[in-house]
Amino acid sequence: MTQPTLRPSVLSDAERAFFREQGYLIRQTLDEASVARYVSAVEASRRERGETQQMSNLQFLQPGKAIRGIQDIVCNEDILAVCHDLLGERIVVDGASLFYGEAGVDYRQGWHRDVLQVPDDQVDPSWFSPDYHYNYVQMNMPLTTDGCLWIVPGSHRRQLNAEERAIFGNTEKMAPVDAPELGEGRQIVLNPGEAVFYNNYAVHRGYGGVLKDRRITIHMGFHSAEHAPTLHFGVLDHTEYTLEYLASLEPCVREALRAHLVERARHPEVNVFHAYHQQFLQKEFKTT
Ligand SMILES: O=C(O)CCC(=O)C(=O)O
Repeated sequence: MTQPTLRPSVLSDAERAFFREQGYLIRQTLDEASVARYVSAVEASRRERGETQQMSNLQFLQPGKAIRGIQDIVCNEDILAVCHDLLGERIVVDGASLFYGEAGVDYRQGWHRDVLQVPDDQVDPSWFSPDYHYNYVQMNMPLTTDGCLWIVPGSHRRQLNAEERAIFGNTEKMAPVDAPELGEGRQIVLNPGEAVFYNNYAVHRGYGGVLKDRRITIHMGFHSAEHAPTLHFGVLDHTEYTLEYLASLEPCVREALRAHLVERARHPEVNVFHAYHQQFLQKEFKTT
């Protein structure tokens, strides 16, 4: 039986209920100094690599793509405390990407639920109901003002409505990028250091049009080892985490990846979907 925890909650009951019902929650998370430190680390890493791409999605915990100066975000106590309150104990970090886009880049995704990696015939409609135990939380943590995330509040708890069905067609996964607007879609506009935690089974999309300002946003996913995984768990490429790579990391980052490896070993069933997810990321974040 799970031991009761003495850890104080950081979220009120009302905030937890809001997340459960609406599918997202906005929290002030980083102070100005931390935002500035992370922006400098991103800029230094781009300079060192001679990175000239105007838009990228860099999986910053993978060797070869690592951005050492931002990796310790996975140990951020405030972020982990919110995830505990939303999911349960033993939080395990999963997807970790840096979304980067220069002003002038055209960034548009279609509305989707994050089940893209699951073959159509294995998408279970019961995942989109109030009774489903959702065990994943996604977070966007912008370092610049960011209005690219759009969400349909509450849509994780129900089947697609008529307006959504009309644009999704006969799939539960994604609507075409040029589909008409959704009346219930809400744009989430965040200041640097504010984070949005969201249920990625809700209908959502990344959509900035032609970016007026530079976008630098840390994007992560979290799972609780107390519960069975949703099929989204397993975004990190754990096969690349050699002993040598782990030894080169800051201790708290190393511990976070060790915990990830242990959890992946417990749930080999999620590996099947990992490759599909990587393909999606590459397709959706092509430079335009
Ligand atoms: O913030 C964004 O650009 C959207 C991210 C997204 O839709 C996703 O990761 O599923």
